[in-house]
Amino acid sequence: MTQRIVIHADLDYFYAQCEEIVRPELRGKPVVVCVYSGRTAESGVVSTSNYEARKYGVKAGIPIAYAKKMLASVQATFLAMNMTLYEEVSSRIMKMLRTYGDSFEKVSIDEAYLDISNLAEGNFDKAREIAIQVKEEILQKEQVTCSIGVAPNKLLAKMASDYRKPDGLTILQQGGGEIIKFIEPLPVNKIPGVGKKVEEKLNEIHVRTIEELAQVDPIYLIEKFGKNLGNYLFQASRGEDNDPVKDREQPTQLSRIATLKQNSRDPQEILPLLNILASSVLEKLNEEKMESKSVSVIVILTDLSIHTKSVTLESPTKDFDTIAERAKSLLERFVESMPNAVIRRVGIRLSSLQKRAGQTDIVTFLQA
Ligand code: TTP
Ligand code: CA
Repeated sequence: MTQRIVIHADLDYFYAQCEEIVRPELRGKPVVVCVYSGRTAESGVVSTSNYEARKYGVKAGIPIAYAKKMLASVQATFLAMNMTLYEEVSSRIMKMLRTYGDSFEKVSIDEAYLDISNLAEGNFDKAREIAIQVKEEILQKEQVTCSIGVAPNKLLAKMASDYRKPDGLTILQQGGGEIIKFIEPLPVNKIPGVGKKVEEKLNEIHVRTIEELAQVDPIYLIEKFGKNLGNYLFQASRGEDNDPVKDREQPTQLSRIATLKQNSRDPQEILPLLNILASSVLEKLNEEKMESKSVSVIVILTDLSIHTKSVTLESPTKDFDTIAERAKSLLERFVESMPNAVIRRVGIRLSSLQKRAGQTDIVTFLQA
């Protein structure tokens, strides 16, 4: 059997890098991409920043006002998100990446796995050449740098791409104890899917590194974390992962639509149905192990005209309350904006879908 070889490619500081492509004069200076909430001129959070801005502590998730303070002494550029641009660049790169793999799995707008076992003939030297070629093609055609991990499975490929950034290439070859040497000293939160909660629980039992995790009795891990997560942690501590690179199209949007029992323009009458639709579309979202960055409410009036109102969320979500709350306010806004409209059918659509970041399938399943 051919040695399995998997690539994980992760585009560097992706949204900010896309901005540098269209404004080359920004290169070398701090660039911050922001999700403005619109409440005040500065309210909102940082979506991402380039590595120049990261030197000052600016990173995804911090308030824009903090980022401005951190960068007060330098010439920095703050930009609003331009998803259309990022999606265009991403889709061209994904198309290119797809051609390299025996199978290809897009994980998010800027991450993908490729199974190159056949192409590399199970040989890690060939795999290195392929990885270099991938990096060069993306750089030449799109002026985008990426970090690549090459390893015998998805888990290790992902950990390897994360190891050296930006513009990194890390190869973890099977045999010679190289893999164990690589993973042992890493903190447990470097295992994809190990978030704050699991990390804290492990710290409680004095497990901080993967080496320490490998010493815990798997029966104990299963007792503490349940069968799926316990097994996953046990295998991950040994660098083992059998999850295949899944070659299939991910849905780009999910929607549900239904007819009201009675035509209405009263949100109180319409909301129960909208909530049912929201929970049904979320069930599908969970099945796909994805999350959504945009919520739309679709209404069809008694004159059969179709209207849509949408909102982009600050961060991708899989949370029912967040989605139901946004849908409710979209519906209310619609009713206010059309004083004579009477609604016959109502629907909900989740779009800008992405795979839940940094989580292997088993863990997304557990956290669904
Ligand atoms: P990441 O791959 O997590 O980050 P990145 O590409 O900006 O930086 P790195 O070089 O470390 O890979 O996320 C990809 C894009 O997703 C990122 O460019 C912007 C977006 N994003 C958000 O909008 N909010 C967030 O909290 C995160 C983590 C990412
Ligand atoms: Ca990235």
